[in-house]
Amino acid sequence: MNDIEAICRVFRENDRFLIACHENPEGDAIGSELALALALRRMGKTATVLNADPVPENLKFLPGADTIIFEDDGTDYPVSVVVDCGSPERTGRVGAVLSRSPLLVNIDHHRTNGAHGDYRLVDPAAAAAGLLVHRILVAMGQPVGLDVALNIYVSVLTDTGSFHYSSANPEAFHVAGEMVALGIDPWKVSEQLFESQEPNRVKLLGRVLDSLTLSPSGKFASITTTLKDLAEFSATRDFLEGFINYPRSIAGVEVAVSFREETGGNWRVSFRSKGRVDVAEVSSRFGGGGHRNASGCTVDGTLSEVSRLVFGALESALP
Ligand SMILES: [Mn+2]
Repeated sequence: MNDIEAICRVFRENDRFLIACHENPEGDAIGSELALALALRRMGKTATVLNADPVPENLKFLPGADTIIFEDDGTDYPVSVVVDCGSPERTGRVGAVLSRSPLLVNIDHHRTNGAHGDYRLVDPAAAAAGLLVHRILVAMGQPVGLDVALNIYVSVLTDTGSFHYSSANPEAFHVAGEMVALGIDPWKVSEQLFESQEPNRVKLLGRVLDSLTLSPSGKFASITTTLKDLAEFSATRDFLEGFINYPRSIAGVEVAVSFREETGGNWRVSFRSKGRVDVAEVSSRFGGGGHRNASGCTVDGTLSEVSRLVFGALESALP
C-alpha cells in the first residue's frame, strides 16, 4: 500500500493537519509524529499533534514534545494523519477526533495494518514508522533539520531495539547514519533514553523480575505486573517499557510474555519473540496485533486462566 505521491500532494496542498499515533506511545510513535509535525510546520503549515496518553518521561527531550496536546481542541482539521498505528481502534479516545476529518492518511509499518485511511503508506519492511516519514520528506524534497533528525533517529533507534532486531535493515542504518551526519550525537541520545531512569523504575523492575515464570519446556518465560505493584512504586505504564527483554534474554527461551493487570480485571499481554515463533499470529488469536517478533493483545480472566490460554497458544505456535 504505497500512495506516497498522493500523500506528498495532500501535504503540499493542505494547510492544517491533525497528527496522532497509538495509545501508550513509545519512541517510534512519538518520534514519527513529531518529525512529521515539525517538517510540516517548517513548510508553513499548522500541524497539531493529539495523543491519548502522556509522553513517557524519557522522551520529553524530543523537539516538539512540549507542543503535543492531550484533549480535543474543538477544531476540525481537513486532514488527519495516523502514524505507527495498525488499526483505527489503537488510537484510543482520540479516534473520534480523527474521524471528524474528511481525509485520513495512514503511515505505518505494522504487518497487521488493515486498509484504513484514504491514502496509505504501509510498509511492513520498514524498521520504523519514522523511516516512512523520512521517505515522505525526501519525496517532497524537504530538508531535514536537526529537530526532525533527532525525532527520526530516536524512532529508528527505539523500534530496532538499538539496532539489535532483525528489522534493522540497511535503510535503518543508512538513515540513522544520515541523522548522525546532520549532527545527532548518539551518546547524548542514549543518555536521555536509557541512562536517565527514575529510582522507582529500577525498584519496580526488581519486583517484576521476582514474578519470573518459565514454562515446563523452558521455551517461554513470563513476567507479571499487578496494579498493586504499579501503585506501590507510583509507576506509570511507561515504567514497564523494556522489562520484557529480561525474560527473553534467558538461554533457551523463544518467547517472553508480559502480563500487566488493567483496571476492570483484564490483562494486557505483550510478546517478544527471538524469531522462531510468529507472535503477531499468536496475539491475533486474541484480537491483538503487532509484528512477527513483538506484539500484544488484551485478554479477560484471572491471571491463571489468562496465562494458561496464552501459554497454550504459544505451545501450538512452536514450529
Ligand atoms: Mn513502530
